[in-house]
Amino acid sequence: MPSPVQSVLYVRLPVWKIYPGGVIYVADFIHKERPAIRQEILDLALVPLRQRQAALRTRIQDMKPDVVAFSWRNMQTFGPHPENDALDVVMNFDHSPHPLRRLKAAWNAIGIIWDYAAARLRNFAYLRLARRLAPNARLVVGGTAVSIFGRYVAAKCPANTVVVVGEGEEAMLSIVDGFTAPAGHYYYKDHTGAIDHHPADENFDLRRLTAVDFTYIDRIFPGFRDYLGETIGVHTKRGCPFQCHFCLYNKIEGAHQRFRAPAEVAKEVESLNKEWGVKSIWFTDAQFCSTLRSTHHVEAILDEMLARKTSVRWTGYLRLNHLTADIARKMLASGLGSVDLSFTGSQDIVDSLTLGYDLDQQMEAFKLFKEAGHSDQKIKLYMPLNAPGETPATLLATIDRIKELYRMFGRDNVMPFIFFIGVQPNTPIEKRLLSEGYLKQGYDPLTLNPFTIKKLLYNPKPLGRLIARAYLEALERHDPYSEYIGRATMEILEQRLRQPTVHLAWTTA
Ligand code: B12
Ligand code: SF4
Repeated sequence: MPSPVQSVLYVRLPVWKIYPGGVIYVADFIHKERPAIRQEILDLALVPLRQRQAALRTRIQDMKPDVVAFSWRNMQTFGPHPENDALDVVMNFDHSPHPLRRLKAAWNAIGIIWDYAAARLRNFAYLRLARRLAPNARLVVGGTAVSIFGRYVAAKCPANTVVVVGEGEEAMLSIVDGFTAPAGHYYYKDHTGAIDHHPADENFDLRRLTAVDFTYIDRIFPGFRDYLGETIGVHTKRGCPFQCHFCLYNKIEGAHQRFRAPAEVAKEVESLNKEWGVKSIWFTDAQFCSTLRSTHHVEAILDEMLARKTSVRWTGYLRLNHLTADIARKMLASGLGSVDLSFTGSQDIVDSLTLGYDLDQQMEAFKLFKEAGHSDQKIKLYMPLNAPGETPATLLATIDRIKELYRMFGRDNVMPFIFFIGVQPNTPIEKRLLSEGYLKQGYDPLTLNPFTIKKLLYNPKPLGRLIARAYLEALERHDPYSEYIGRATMEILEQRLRQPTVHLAWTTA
């Protein structure tokens, strides 16, 4: 009979500093279910690189935990956008008309790939260090990176490790209960190194996720207060029933939407706001409001927040399918800080990416925000530019819609993000690009080959070059502090697209 677990050390593997919501929900849940277990959270994102090994060593040696549970958020981080240097590098490398800039970009790309590879190698080294220092402890690894690349992590992790795919609450509970009746979706690498795979659907009942007890979290997590001035992630539901071509959130969280109790979500926001001084919240759902049911759920949360008079700015990924004038008003009244959403101005692209909404209806929904009293909230448009099926005509349609939004909200409030589809494993777009021969069968999504990495950022010629050059020109012409680079890029792109030669080149290509 395995001895019951008395102590768990959670180790959040390093990322660019961001609130470690996932591991906090898991630790809070375990505490509520098994209050006698001693838990601690060590967040390596808060420890300087050179001190991380020592910090891990000290915590393991002092605490002697029965379980060391790692949380791994990012592994494949190439999703360059205008707030990220990698976009300049990719654009220059492939499309700069200046050979010297292409060379410089190649050099910078080596640096980025090196950082990317080194981060992964270091994370596996932390796992091995834990195994050496605590040979009898159970190791666990979970988190979104593992949810996508579970098989890969299982192959590389030390023996006697449970690799938890997807949500962690049930799996972790079964682990602290001795792992005699394992739960959840996981890989188990036993002491001989053999790997067992136990698939399972995401089915944790989210009504069991009551408002986080932050007083407890503050006690077990010395870094907690470091995040309070930043944006804190709050979860309201899991799952997404849509099938957008480029997205795997529905695979990470499951296709079936499950909801937390609105009062518990609002209580969590209230506690963060009134007891801990938090001013900024990101609702970390795959989509904050998407289906009709989830829109009702959102409304109930907003009602609860308004009743509690919370004073926060909040955002999250939004779809506007079922927005009503009333909900738009409640969103603004409860502190909506920005509208973040996928955007293309062409119904053909909406349909070819199976985004599952009607563009005219989306534009009507924007008007509801305007009429409900929009003031300075930014409209952030994540545009899957140059997706399969994109033509000069669809791009121009997108530009026209953006201009409509400028007129509606004021140019300065609309931020078109220069964004491309990142091809992710097991998505419909990956299947399509494999069948079309754009990607080679058996390619490695975690490759360090810069040419494959580049291909995973889908921006093929000829439009790819046109967009990239517009972006590079915008960078050259504009001071980023006086003009937003996405707006400048779209303007230059429009000028180029309206030149008759482009249409001619396109139609004769
Ligand atoms: C919201 C979100 C954001 C927001 C975060 C806002 C905020 N302040 O929190 C924003 C927009 C800022 C963002 C940015 C980025 N993100 Co993001 N983001 C998400 C999203 C949608 C939800 C993440 C989340 O917080 N979920 C809620 C929490 C509660 O769940 P969780 O962390 O997954 O934890 C659960 C499980 O993973 C598990 N678990 C977690 N830890 C542990 C530990 C153990 C021991 C166990 C057993 C289980 C376990 O249990 C938890 C509870 O069930 C995911 C996609 C998704 N649907 O998951 C992408 C995702 C995490 N992001 C991703 C990426 C790449 C990024 C960026 C690098 C994008 C970019 N190019 O800039 C940046 C990096 C930010 C950073 N500093 O690290 C990737 C990471 C995986 C990968 N591909 O490498 C994801 C999976 C999306 C994707 N396309 O692949 N992101
Ligand atoms: S893009 Fe949004 S709506 Fe579409 S599948 Fe992903 S999470 Fe769901």
